[in-house]
Amino acid sequence: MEGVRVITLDNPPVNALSFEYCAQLLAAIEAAERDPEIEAVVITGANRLFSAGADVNDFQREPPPNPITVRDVIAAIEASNKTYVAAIDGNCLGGALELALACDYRGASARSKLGLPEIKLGLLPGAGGTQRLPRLIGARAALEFMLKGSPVSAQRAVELGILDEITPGDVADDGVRFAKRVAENPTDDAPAKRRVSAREAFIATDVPMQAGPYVVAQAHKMVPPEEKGGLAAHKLIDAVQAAVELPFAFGIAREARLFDELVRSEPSLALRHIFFAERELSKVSPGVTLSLSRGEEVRQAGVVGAGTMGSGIAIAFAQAGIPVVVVDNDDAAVDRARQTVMGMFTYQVQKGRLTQEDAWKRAQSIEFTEDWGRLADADVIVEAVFEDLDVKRDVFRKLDEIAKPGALLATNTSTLDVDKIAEVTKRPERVLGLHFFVPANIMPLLEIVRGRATSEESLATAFRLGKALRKKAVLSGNAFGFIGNRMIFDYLGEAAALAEEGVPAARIDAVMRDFGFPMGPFAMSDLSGLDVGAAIARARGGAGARTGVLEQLVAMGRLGQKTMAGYFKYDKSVGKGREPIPDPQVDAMFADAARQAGIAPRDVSDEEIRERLLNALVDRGTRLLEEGVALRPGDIDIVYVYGYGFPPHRGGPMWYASTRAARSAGAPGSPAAVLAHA
Ligand code: 3H9
Repeated sequence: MEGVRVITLDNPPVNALSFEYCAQLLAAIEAAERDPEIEAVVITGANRLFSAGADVNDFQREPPPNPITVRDVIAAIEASNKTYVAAIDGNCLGGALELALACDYRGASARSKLGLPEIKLGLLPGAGGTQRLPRLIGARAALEFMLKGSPVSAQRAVELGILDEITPGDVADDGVRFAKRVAENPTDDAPAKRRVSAREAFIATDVPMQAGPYVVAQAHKMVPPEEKGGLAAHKLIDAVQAAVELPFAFGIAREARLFDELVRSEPSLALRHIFFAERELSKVSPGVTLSLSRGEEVRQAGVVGAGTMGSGIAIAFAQAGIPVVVVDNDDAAVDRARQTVMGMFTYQVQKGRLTQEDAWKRAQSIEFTEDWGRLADADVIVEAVFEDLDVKRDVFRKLDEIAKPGALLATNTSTLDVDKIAEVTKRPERVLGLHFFVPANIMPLLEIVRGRATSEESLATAFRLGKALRKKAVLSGNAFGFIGNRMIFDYLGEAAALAEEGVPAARIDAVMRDFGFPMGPFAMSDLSGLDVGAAIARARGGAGARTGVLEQLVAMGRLGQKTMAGYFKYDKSVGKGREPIPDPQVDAMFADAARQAGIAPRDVSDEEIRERLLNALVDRGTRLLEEGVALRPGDIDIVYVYGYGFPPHRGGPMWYASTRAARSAGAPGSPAAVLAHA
């Protein structure tokens, strides 16, 4: 349309605003600025999204001389007297939303998602987001939005006041019509220029400015301490405080300084490592992308076994919109599973996460039956029965008869040999492990276990399924305990060794909590069940000094949290029965075991406790890499961050080890770009 220039962000795959791309963008904006015929500019995106924001790769490398960043693009828009409209369709994240905030108007299609996820990378929005958002929606709402970092729907963005409207038609066409109208016929309600930067920041419509210091202080209290993963959050709050207290230009300068500090910080380096490691996962061998489109879509699923694991897996399918048939011949188990499913969906309705109608639909998409024939239409069947090779092999013989050709047959074993299960079928190429973690509907990790005969197509289908279930799917070789549990055995073994050297279990746990784990090794064992741990240790043939106390506790009926006693004691009146209470009797049992084994008690520092436990993970992880069980160090880090509570801001065990040398020398972890202008 005459007088309106459309600039389309087009930098596949995600229109990232790299230094190079920002230079092109700036040139396009300058060209529009020079053209006297142009009254308005509409910025929109190609490739089914607006943009994923700044190019995170730019933060990993030394910047070119005088790099052009999204800040320069925004400064050009800010200086312009023409009307700028952001026409958003799809994801609009990070620096891209900051770009949209610098425009005079923002419209989006209903499917769009808007967010400032920088905090998840250990950063803060560094292109004006922390200064413009408090002026647009108030500091309190802005803090909540940026500290969470999760994208919101277009509808929610309108409610918050981030978006002006949801456009019903083609966003770019609507944007152009709208831009022309306001540029040519501005009104008081819809002026041609409407800079967010010119507004006064406020706290919230119903909160006076004097409450600013209180809101800021509360925000600092609500986030973790700086050294426990809260560094970026505290800096972000500082930046918002600047928005409330300082003129815009000073606030922008402060934000840029804080951002540049964070780019170089250890937690951000670690979180960016996790970001990239996550995106490597589906590359089955480094450098080769397994085309997920080669995998088949799972439209119908089956689960064998209605226990805790089976029902969790069924809920995970239902949540992903995949109908699932759960087969179990035990009426009592089915009754319990039905209750679990209903309880879960009712809870989600109570929390406002699901409507009554959606909850009902999801619950209805799980069918419990005794009839194995109902599995005949399933594209994938996950076996989740008792952890016993013979029982599982029987299940697979049966499944091989019933399942349609091409169906994926998956075992949820955590320790058994997938090949020994596959060999009883006539389709070992379609058999693999899908190792979910309890509770399967919540835990984000999924280990995909490749058997000797598993085909690439089967793996592709499994990865596609992992994505549909919104899991972090990590490929593992078929080795005892796969990646996560194999490493945890060594970690728990080392914890027992430390206890035998005279360190109380409670102190060992406290050191690891202090490092950032949500719980220490002994509380973790109590949670998963000492009987389970002992059975696995036996299956591994690892009986001996270090499992002695474990076996004794099991023999005493102290199976962990479920029996209100394990390595620790539990009391219903203390932390709802989940708070570990130290038990001197257990420390005495370790002392006895040590005496018998001739181990003398010694003084052990907190640092030694921490490093020995982490080394146990790292040493095993290194061996798993050498053996090809794990493909990349980053895969192991993902397993630990998403499956075992390893603090994400420390990047996972392998990242932690690889940066340890640099850390102790006081050197930065890796070259980080310092953005051009503060
Ligand atoms: C920022 O904006 C800072 C500013 O405040 C201040 C600046 C001064 N950069 O996830 P996918 C790649 S910080 C570089 O598989 P999906 C990704 O690596 C940024 N690359 O797709 C992958 O590459 P490959 C704040 C990126 O459809 C490919 O794109 N923004 C970026 O499942 C496909 O990605 C964010 O944190 C990026 N920003 O999900 C958003 N984003 O094919 C991060 C993606 O070589 N991104 N790539 O493996 C996302 O959340 C998701 O990627 C998105 C698409 C939802 C966009």
